[in-house]
Amino acid sequence: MLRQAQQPVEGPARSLRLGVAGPVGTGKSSLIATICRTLADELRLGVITNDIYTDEDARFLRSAGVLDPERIRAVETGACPHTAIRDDVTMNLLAVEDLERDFSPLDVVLVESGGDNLTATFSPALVDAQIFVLDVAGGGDVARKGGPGIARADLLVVNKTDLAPYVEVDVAQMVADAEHAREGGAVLALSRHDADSVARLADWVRTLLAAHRAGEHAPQDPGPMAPHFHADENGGYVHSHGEAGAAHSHDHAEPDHAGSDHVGHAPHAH
Ligand SMILES: Nc1nc2c(ncn2[C@@H]2O[C@H](COP(=O)(O)OP(=O)(O)OP(=O)(O)O)[C@@H](O)[C@H]2O)c(=O)[nH]1
Ligand SMILES: [Mg+2]
Repeated sequence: MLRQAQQPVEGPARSLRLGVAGPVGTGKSSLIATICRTLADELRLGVITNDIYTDEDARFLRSAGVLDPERIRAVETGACPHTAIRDDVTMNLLAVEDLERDFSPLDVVLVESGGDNLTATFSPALVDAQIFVLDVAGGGDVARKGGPGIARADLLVVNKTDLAPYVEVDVAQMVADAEHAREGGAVLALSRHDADSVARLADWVRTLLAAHRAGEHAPQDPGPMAPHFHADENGGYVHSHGEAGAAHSHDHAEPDHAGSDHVGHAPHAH
């Protein structure tokens, strides 16, 4: 029998919606599994995952046995992950609201972004707060590279600290660099094998939830991804992301690829 908190909670009817973003493979799903494992006895939780093509993350989390599988739902974005969590959040918002309605009341809904690069952040229209996840295996210098998630997510996690000796990363230095990039914003060195760090993560969630319920937490927008541009001369395929105001533009000048060996971006649906 899976654990499920039953006692009623006070405060706003709506759950705390907590986003988890970060580059591919940094441990977003594992972090969500850790939060569920640690807090499922005291909080009523739900999870939404985002994958471009599959429901892989949702299946992983269901098989982890940390939460009633029905409380874990997948959104297949069919587009760049950042599109579905920032530019047009409709699919995710509907999924969150369905989950909240079906399991009302929920305390926290965790939303995992599809793994992307350093630029993806959630819109405050979708989540109340967000965690940005880096890992030591991505290199000790990543925290210095900045970007909206690193600089301004509500919490920056430096994950998989147990691997630091194998990849020759100085965790204390990486955390110090991250704190510098964030001008003192919260940074947590985490490993699922380090119980103290897991306890600190759970405390951060509890504190945030208390602030949310008290109406003392204001969702922050970490800011848009930096404007950037992709061009593939050979394929004649042009793909640009810009943030003029709230607009997110993709200009695809896509010729007929039939017979070509172009293996650039997958088509983006908008
Ligand atoms: N050693 C170690 N490995 C970890 C830790 N957390 C996650 N991992 C491993 O890192 C790999 C990626 O973890 P995921 O949780 O799937 O990462 P993700 O960010 O959700 O990946 P995508 O959704 O594909 O972007 C898996 O092999 C995990 O077992 C940790 O604290 N320590
Ligand atoms: Mg994942």
